[in-house]
Amino acid sequence: MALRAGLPAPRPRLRCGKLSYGPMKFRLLAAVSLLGAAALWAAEKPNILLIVSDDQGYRDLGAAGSPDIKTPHLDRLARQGVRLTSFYVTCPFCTPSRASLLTGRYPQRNGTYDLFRNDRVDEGYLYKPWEYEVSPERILGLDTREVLISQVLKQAGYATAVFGKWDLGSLRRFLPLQRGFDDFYGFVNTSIDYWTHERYGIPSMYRGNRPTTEDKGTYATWLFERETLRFIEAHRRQPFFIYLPFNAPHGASNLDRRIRGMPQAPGKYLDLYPSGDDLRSEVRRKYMACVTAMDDAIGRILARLDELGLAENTLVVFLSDNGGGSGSDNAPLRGRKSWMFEGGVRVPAIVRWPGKLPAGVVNDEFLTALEIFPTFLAAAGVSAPEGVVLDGFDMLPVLAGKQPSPRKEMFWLAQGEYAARVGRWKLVRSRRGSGLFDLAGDIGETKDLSEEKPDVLARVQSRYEAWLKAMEEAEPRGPFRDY
Ligand SMILES: [Ca+2]
Repeated sequence: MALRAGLPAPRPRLRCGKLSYGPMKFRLLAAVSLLGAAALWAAEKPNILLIVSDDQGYRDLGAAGSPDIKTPHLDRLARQGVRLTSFYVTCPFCTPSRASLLTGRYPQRNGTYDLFRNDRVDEGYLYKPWEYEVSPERILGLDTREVLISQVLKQAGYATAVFGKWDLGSLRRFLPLQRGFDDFYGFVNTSIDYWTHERYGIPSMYRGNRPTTEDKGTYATWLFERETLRFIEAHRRQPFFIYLPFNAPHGASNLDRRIRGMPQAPGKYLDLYPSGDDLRSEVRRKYMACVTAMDDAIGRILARLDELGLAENTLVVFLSDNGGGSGSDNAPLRGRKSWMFEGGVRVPAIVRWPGKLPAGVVNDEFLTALEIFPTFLAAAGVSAPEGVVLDGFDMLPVLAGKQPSPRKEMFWLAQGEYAARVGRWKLVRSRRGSGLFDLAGDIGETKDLSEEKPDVLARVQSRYEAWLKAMEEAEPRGPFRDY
């Protein structure tokens, strides 16, 4: 099956055997050689910084042609790396997209194919502590049998950390320190108020395994930046993997309807943008200020990598976890967050690895977040975990411009809706619309070709059915499936 093809080949490891000296000399030489090899190997292993924004629109980057948003640091990252224009996540909303990012597997395969959240907050309900303790948001989590990229990199000698939005379960067994991360500061559930760090009235910030309110009142973006800078400083002499999932620019999860659903930003960033004269433009203003605040934080982190001389040996990946939400600009795509059209699943993405990847390149190849896990393995020279079916491949040769993308297909299924991309063709079956679209000439999915192209429709539909069958036959995982 094409999706399973292209697992990364382990890179040749340095060896120091086969020396034709006497025993004494051999031991000495071997020891020296081992030291040299270890140093060389350590120098070869790049640091990895995975930055994820939350609900950022396809065009919400200066580099992507936004007419109004200010993202100078992400634009610089794009000038120094590869910006991807046909990059997809596995789900048009948060939790499953993030579970796929860390497992390298389709949501249907790893079992996390819906949100871990409480619905009554939608009615403005504040959960009582005893209700919250047994509610879905508290008790559901990513299957603990899943192997996370953090576990694999940690085993390979990486210092590992996550600072920001965890969203993969808040019970102790699901928390980052039990999932291959050495360090964690962030909120455990799916979104918060940027200043109180509460999710609909529930305190949500953790340090390690414990809840904390030590930073209540400080803007969340700055906290995740602070922790990242601290970790980089502390681990500058060993390879590190930092997963930095900002909550920006997701709307605030506050029970107060005046705040709820809108991104939040400090005054100095709001001042960069003119006041809106209606609600829509005011949400846009807050959204842009929130993105620029995040961009500034990213800029300071990238500057620290420069100052410490680490930028050259650091692979930086940036993407949004799904399509743009409230206040975003998804042009020219159709739809937005939670939609099966391109606006829900095609996201802004940038990869920078100086010397290894070209600079200032825009790459239109068909790639997805499923490629990230195998790509990190390849970059680190680490073999794939045994017995784990990964759904992507090492995309470094594609990013380097050495080969076209091996990806020919991608499938999405969530909350009763589905979509499939097979080559240039995209099939959508959803409450918000359905049809067959030719992405080669119609990226905005405006013209349904179902009737004109019945053969294509049948082929794409049958590829989807085959994928669905494979997912159903996979070893069941996660909190939702019945097994
Ligand atoms: Ca999201």
